[in-house]
Amino acid sequence: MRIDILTILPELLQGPFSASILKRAQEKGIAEIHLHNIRDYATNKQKSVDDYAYGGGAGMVMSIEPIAILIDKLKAERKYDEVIYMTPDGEVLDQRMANNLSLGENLIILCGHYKGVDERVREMYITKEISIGSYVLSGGELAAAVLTDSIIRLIPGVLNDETSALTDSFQDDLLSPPVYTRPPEFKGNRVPDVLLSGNFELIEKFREEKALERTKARRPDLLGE
Ligand code: 6GU
Repeated sequence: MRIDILTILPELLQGPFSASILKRAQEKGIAEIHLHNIRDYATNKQKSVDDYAYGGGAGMVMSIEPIAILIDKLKAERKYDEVIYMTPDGEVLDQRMANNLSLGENLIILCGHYKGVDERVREMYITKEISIGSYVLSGGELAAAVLTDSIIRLIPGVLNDETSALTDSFQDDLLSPPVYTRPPEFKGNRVPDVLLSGNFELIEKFREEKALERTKARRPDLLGE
């Protein structure tokens, strides 16, 4: 999987991809993440990437030219499964969407800023618009990092224990059950006895019950309730 991220703030994205699972996925050659600075493709001598909105109003709009040049260049080099635009008015990311995107080979992710991009970018280049929730972020970069993480961890070979992505919260539309580790008692608060029993049938039953209980209490929408 190759992901090309188009941004005016590449420095905001370097951190999340240089540690832990995403770092290891790149070292193993399973994932390639390329950060592109849109400003490098600015066409005027001021190197500006935004301009005033036609019709007036507050806020700048990201210009089409540098973005178009960059996307055209990438598309000439390989075929992309999706050209994604991160925007609060996009379709809200969920596990199903991450699963589907993880099956692709090449993705472009464009990070929005200011008042958004010139509408013609969306019409001419974007195949999918994604939001990560009902709140507003300063830009699409943090959302792109969330999306990229949710996709890459699903690619076979990225996680050490390949079954562990399958037992994640949401993978079966249930939240995960509570987990515990040593010590067995902390300030009088004991780990549930069943988990220390060694009876795997009972442990599995306990976990299923707790997952269902937690989902009912916190996310009944996942159960269609
Ligand atoms: Cl993708 N971008 C911005 N700026 N804010 C958001 C978002 C994206 N998703 C939720 N809020």
